[in-house]
Amino acid sequence: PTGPDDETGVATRTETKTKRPSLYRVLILNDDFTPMEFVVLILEHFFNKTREEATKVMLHVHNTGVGVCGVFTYEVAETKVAQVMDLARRSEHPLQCTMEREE
Ligand code: NFA
Repeated sequence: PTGPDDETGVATRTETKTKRPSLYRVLILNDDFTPMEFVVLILEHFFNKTREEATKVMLHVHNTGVGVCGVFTYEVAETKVAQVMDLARRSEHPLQCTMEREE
């Protein structure tokens, strides 16, 4: 609740609202060069997907251009994007990973 001033004249307020954090989709984008197996390994390793789930998402990205790897709070999503981009770069694959806020 929000209270009026106390005897000192200093306003006091106790916040009781619990705000839910915004959520962010982590996306991977299709390209013509990254091997399908590399994308499946990324989805298994960083997004905890089974081989079956990972294959399904990879093929969706391959066929439509973009797909969702998972939905996370901001810092987790940011970390996942950085991990994927770092491994793709070190492996010399052009795979792109990005994030967008859920509406
Ligand atoms: N299109 C890539 C290929 O044919 C595979 C791929 C899938 C790349 C999903 C990036 C994302 N080798």
